[in-house]
Amino acid sequence: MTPTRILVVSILAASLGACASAPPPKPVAPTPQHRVQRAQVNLAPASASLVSGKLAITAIDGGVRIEGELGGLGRGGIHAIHVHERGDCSAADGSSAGGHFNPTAAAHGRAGTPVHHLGDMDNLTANASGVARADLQLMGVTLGSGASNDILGRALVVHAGPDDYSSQPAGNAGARVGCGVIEMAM
Ligand SMILES: [Cu+2]
Ligand SMILES: [Zn+2]
Repeated sequence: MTPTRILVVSILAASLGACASAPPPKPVAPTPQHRVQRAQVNLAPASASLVSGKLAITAIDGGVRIEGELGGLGRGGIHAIHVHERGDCSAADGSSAGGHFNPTAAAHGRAGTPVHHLGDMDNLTANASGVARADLQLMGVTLGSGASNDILGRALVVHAGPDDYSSQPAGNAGARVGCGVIEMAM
């Protein structure tokens, strides 16, 4: 054996010994990852409203971006928008979509503050024609991961009034006037 070879063998032996005496590594829960890059929502009217719209959802680092245009809102109206837990808009009043998406069992609140539902977002403001442009970032959720924070297959709901960001359980935002399922983009 050359001196170099002896050195390598002894380093290997030392590191093997270290491994044997180290405690087994603790299992680390994997961070849920997006498995879908793009989704879409076709908002349909609820509660006899005229609300409609098309929104594009894209996966971003740590959450999703939601962009698009909504029409048929109140002129200059301020409207709550949330992700709700069930992707079911079949009820005329949108109630089939269930409550706010809340896998962490938090209280309702404002996005970006310490306590809020994962589905909570800031209000949209419509212009004088009842059209609102949405460009929102919803953080802490994933698209198609299958994890508890996955919003694919859930519903996006728009309300008649503004979210006050504090009333429980849903910000006192009034009737559900638009509802659409978050689907994979074609
Ligand atoms: Cu809502
Ligand atoms: Zn909420």
